[in-house]
Amino acid sequence: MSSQMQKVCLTIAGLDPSGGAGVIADVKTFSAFGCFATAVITSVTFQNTAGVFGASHESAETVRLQLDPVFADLTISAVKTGMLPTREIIGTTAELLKDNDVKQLVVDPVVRSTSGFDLIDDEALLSLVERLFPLASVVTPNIPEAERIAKFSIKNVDDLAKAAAVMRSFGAQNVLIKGGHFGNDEHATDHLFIGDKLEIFDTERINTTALHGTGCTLSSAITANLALGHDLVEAVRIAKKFVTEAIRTAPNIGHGNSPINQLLKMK
Ligand code: PXL
Repeated sequence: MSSQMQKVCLTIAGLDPSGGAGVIADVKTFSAFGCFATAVITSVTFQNTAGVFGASHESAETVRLQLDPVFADLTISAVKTGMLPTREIIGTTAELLKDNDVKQLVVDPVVRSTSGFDLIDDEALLSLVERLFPLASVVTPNIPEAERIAKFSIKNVDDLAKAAAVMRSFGAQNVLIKGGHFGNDEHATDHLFIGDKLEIFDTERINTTALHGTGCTLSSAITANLALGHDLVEAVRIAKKFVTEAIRTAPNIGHGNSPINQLLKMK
């Protein structure tokens, strides 16, 4: 047995049975970084690489019944939240994260699937922002999510800073706005508003539709690296490199947008 205890990470998110997004992507990503993966399901979605066809949400009670034994037994180093579809689930999740004194929390404010299916309604999104942003080490919206939260359209870096300020006003300590949806053909540039500083992470853009699960993978890679003891800037740097490699080596399966490859050796 190894003398060093493995770090335990927890994802609280939806199930994508086709394996590309949600908790399956998160579990693979935690494992790739050598962390022990635990997963609590908030919603069973009906989907494949071509689209999302529906979802059956858990109740707040079944989310609590999944979370309680995990928290009671394991020392969790870091947590991420993904799809939290209802106000009730968000309330219970916030309460249990506080009760269990979770210090490293990555909140991915999942709003809509790439194929355009709404994973959360406006009322639940407001409660996610109010209840979970104040607990988060970092929140990781993409541009459409940042626009929906800030309620204006983002066209340039000034707009990004304004949107980050809105998210800060809801209590988010640090804000990573992912640039995958920005109109630059050659670069994928993410902006991390950390303290009063801005860190920019720039990689070449890979021209592909094999992007299913990139948001889930990035936020769970950040979570794993926070659990491993990296500071936030380093965790984001490593996570972004991981996602780029996972896109580059995507398995190209299915008839729609292929999932990416989280089975990289990054340890
Ligand atoms: O990428 C957003 C997302 C998160 N979680 C689940 C999903 C999706 C997109 O399809 O299905 C479960």
